[in-house]
Amino acid sequence: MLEHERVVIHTGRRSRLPVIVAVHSTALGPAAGGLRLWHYPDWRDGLTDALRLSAAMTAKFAVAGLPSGGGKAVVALPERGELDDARRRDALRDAADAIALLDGVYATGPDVGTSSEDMALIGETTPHVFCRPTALGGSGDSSPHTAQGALAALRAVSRRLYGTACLDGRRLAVVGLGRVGARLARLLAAEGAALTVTDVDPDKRRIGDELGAVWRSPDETLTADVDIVVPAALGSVLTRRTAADLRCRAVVGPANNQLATPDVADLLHQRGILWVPDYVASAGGVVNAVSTELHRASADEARARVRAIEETVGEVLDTARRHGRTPAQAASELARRRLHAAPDPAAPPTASPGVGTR
Ligand code: PPY
Repeated sequence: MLEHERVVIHTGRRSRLPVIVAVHSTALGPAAGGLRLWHYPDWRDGLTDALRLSAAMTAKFAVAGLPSGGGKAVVALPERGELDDARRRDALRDAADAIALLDGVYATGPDVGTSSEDMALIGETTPHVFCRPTALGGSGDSSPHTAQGALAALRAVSRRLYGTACLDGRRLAVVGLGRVGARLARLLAAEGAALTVTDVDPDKRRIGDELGAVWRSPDETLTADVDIVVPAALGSVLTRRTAADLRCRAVVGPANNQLATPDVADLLHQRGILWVPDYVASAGGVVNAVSTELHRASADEARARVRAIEETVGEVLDTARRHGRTPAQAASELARRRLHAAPDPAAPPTASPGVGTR
């Protein structure tokens, strides 16, 4: 069954690349979610990615308590070859056209392969775009806020496991040193954590060296003997196989789509490994963007809302423990409750008391 409200697939007029926009749900409000410009073996894999990621955005907003819906856009690049600048701009303009046609049902933002500057380009076509550079009136790069949100989630996990939110001396393994992963690793190093780090790009070793971190291969980092593993790279690192090999007490990080299949959450639970759902731990970026750009929150208010991810994770973990559930079940039940509590936009408006009764 298609769970999504609307899925648009275009062949880009300029780039001839497949442009996919998936609107999973607008039950809580207009949909938002990033634009991914990424390589796929087949464009249908890009479609699958957009479907999964947009559903995760619905849950992300619901659990974060924000009145937005879930969406995601993907421009599916071929497996091999890089776009030159002109073709890349064409691809972004093609994505902007598809977003503009949705007329506010969906607003985009940065994601894997796109930046705040790219949002400026999209903003030339449609106003339905978050995270344009601050000089243009947007909220800018979302990655520092995503990193702060993941740090908040890590504190909640540390409090649960060790009775303190302090990460000083804690052994953490960060898998992926991209925009968010590198920021988060810096924050963790500043907190005094003992870091093991990795990236598929060997040049990132420099960042590890700078932070005094131990560098290992991606596989070794994921299965390192540490307190907490922090997924901060592309999705699906948690498979049945890797779940069996993990040696940490918890997995929590800012990567989207960490589970290869949903049952891996149960396997982790059976092994006594605490897994915080990715859509809870990765919400810092959208929380900041949506709070400041849609709800006119000040920078301080937005920061406080990102920090509140610590309480949200704490509540999810408490509820899970109280009801004998996994954190994945507790978070998805919370999301479902919030979605069901939303008024049905298709229902006729109910007369407010006192109106028309005189
Ligand atoms: C995500 O959190 O996964 C995103 O899609 C990033 C994002 C950031 C800001 C606005 C919309 C989406």
